[in-house]
Amino acid sequence: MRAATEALIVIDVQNDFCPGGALAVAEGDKIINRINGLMDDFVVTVLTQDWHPANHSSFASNHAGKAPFETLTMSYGPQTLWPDHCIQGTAGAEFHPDLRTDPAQLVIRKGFRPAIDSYSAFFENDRSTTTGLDGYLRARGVTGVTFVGLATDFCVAYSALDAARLGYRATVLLGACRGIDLGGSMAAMTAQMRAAGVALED
Ligand code: VGL
Ligand code: ZN
Repeated sequence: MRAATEALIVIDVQNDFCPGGALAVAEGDKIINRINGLMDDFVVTVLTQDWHPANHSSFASNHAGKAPFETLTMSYGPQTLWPDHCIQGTAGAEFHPDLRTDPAQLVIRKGFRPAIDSYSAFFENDRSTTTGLDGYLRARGVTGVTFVGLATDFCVAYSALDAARLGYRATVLLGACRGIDLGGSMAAMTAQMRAAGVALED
């Protein structure tokens, strides 16, 4: 069992990010057994859940003439456009049925504001609108955070970078993550995490 100051943050292990889902990550379901086991090692366990309204601005379908995986400039900067995914209340937004959810003390839902996407578990994509997770972790005395889940190069990486910026010791267990790899994003985000002092382990 890890110290009570260590938190496991399980990012977006939802049906839409697993094979058969709307924004499937290759082998997204292969990490679930390991994540389930890790939950027994941590006192503090948090799950995140991508949780979009149907009119969400990150969906290509909400922009005439735009296709998934194209980029659009939003008020807060460039935003990749995605297929409709993780729509609130749908089966695709549910956690994968094999993921243990009982050990988690907190579920952070993110991406619920139509006008702004939220990759990170800490901040939306403007990098300033908070999800409340930092306050929760600080209130529980957490100083170290370990990330697992989907997708390595988007929600996991943004979360880990924010954690490092906020002063947490941040670790990503790459073997318990899978990535989308869009336009070299795996290499780019891995390099950014390493440069920010995020520990990248298997
Ligand atoms: C994610 C793209 C869009 C993720 C969420 O969980 O990495 N990626 N929404
Ligand atoms: Zn999303």
